[in-house]
Amino acid sequence: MKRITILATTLLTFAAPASSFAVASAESFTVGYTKAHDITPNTFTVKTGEKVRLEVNPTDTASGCMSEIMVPGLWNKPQPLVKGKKIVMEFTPQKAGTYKITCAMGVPRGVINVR
Ligand SMILES: [Cu+2]
Repeated sequence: MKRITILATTLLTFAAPASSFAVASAESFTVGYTKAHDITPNTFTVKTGEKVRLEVNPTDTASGCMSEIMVPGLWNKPQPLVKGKKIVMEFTPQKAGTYKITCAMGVPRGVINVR
């Protein structure tokens, strides 16, 4: 695994309960996945209270440790990366912070900055 960097900063990932914040539009990101490059792009900046739609389009089926993807604190249900199967994660960040995109066990593979 190439970029298993254990970040000393364990910024945290507790999303506040969803409020009934009205949101006009979704910020939408489309991400690719290959075994060679993992997810690309992998760094995003979004706004508190604004709905986010993160779509992942795997062109490979992932295996082993990195075979599922999640965003602890924003999308807590691991989704399997399977060739040809689109994954859509939609959430509205309620709290500013740095949220890692991870595998099911928490190994970082990207970042969502919530401002
Ligand atoms: Cu893992």
